[in-house]
Amino acid sequence: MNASFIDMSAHAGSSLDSLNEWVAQVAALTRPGAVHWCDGSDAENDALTAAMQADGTLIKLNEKTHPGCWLHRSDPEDVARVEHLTFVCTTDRDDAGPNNHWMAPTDAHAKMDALFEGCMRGRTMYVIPYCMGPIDSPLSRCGVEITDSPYVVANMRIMTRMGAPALARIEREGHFVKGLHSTGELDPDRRFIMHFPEELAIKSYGSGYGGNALLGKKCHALRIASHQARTEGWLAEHMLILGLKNPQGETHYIAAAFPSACGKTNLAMLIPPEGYLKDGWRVTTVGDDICWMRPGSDGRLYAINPEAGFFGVAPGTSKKSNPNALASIQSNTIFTNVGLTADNQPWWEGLDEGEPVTDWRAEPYDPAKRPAAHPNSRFTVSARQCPSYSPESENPAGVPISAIVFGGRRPSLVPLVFEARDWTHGVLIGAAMGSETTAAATGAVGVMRRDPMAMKPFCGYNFADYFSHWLDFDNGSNKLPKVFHVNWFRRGEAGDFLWPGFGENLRVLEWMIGRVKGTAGAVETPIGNLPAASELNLAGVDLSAEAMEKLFGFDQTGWRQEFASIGEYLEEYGPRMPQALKDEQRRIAAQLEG
Ligand code: GTP
Ligand code: SPV
Ligand code: MN
Repeated sequence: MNASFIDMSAHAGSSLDSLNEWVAQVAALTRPGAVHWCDGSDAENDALTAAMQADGTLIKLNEKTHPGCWLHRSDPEDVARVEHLTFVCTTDRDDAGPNNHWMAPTDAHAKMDALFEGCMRGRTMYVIPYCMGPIDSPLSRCGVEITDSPYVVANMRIMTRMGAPALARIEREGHFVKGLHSTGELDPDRRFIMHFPEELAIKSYGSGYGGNALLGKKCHALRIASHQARTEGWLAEHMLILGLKNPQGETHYIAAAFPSACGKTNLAMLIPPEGYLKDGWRVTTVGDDICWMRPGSDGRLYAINPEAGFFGVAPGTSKKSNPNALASIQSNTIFTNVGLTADNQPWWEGLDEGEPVTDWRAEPYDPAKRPAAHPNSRFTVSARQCPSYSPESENPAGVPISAIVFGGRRPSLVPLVFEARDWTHGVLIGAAMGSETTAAATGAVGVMRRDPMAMKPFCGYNFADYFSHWLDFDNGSNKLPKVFHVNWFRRGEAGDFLWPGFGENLRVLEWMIGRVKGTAGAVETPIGNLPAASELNLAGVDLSAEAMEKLFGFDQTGWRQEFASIGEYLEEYGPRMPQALKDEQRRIAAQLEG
């Protein structure tokens, strides 16, 4: 590899002094064999991938069917985010809140620095300057990740604006988020993901996987950014952003927060059902995982996607469920922990064609043993390769948001869709969100838990303060979006999903935009406004009587219990929980008694 062993004095005297100093400090601690400053060029990427192919980190996939595609197999004990090893280290424990694991910053630094000591001996240390968001957007923020993983470099190159332009912006601004990462020994007992929001710093050790290692993503763009956003008056959210164009040619932008592996990528790339397509409905993709938004001069919320690529769940991606994702990942894609066909094509459960012969652990495929692809196997691909890619993704001003949607995996009780009465009610709906856990994090799957705004694993500060921050946007001058809740995952008595989902979700989006414009009707209930039977277009959807009842009904007894549980949940945060939210919960609970 043509590594550029940049002399530390190269940037001396510029506003990169603090960066150079930090890099020198880290090198002194971790003792790498070489230091490489990433410029993000094609030549650099070619050299890196060639080196990774040579040492087996990357396996070349079928060049005919999947040009420029690679398979990476992670350590089998390192396949998902590790929430129990993820900490928010604020001076005051209450600032991190009951929603986070906490450690005192001095203790956390000592613990991490002991792990980092000498850990890069014989390895190359990569310095990755990156920008989260369009390079020329005032809403964007820069960071630098130092890592000893070339796989992380290759992923960061796809997921962020990485290299020379980011370094130039850092030089101009003089500040950036410092992320230090080492794969260490990949020992689950020597693995920690530490955040220091007061210092705009991250230290991650012992994992090479996804959100644990690609520090621009969840660590920076959500945990650190949410903390920063609170002090600066904006929001950093676990939300997709889509553009919905109607037959009249108007485009409305929708931001939606669903927990990990609960359908953001799928909704962001939705292809409308046949009849809707004919009428001219289109969905364009601005983002599939993270949304930064702030009020513009007109009081509307304007959103950017801080990422430049998709790190999407592979299993379940098919021509039927998500043709846009499938089309995106035919070339120039890194696959992690998927299976292989006999002719070296990537394969995962739910793919329409092909037969796996090798599983994600490089063993002969045996369905009795394990699935071909790990349930949290992923693809990394540039957003620009998506057929529904929206050029608005590059708009430095962001896109105006018409509706915010919350949703989770709720097998029972929660109907297909309902609308908040107002902003405060919307914040309560977000705060009370629940969902079944998924394979995106280690631990049991299918366990119901509260996951407010899909931010349980990602909020860099006390949820009580976070809800207050959300409430503060209702300041009399902002023109806030309407808020909705959806549930694509309601199950029937037989255990099957009652709603067809995927492309058919457009019908629900259509109703939402109708509500935004004041053209669609609703039925008021204590939990919010449900679509009136005739107001949601179900033409061509075959729903059983059970489905109709459960998707559009309102179970007063069940909701009474749910609201008691929501009340208890809010109390867990003690006196910091905003009174307005508790009042809203009580108001609805009282209505449900009636
Ligand atoms: P992260 O990248 O982990 O944040 O996940 P995500 O929220 O982007 O989830 P994604 O869109 O990748 O979907 C995860 C799983 O949910 C996949 O197996 C999908 O097939 C499934 N899924 C997505 N949308 C729907 C839907 O409308 N109905 C049903 N039944 N399943 C869905
Ligand atoms: C999620 O878990 O929400 C993801 C994948 O998007 S990761 O990057 O690992 O956080
Ligand atoms: Mn996510």
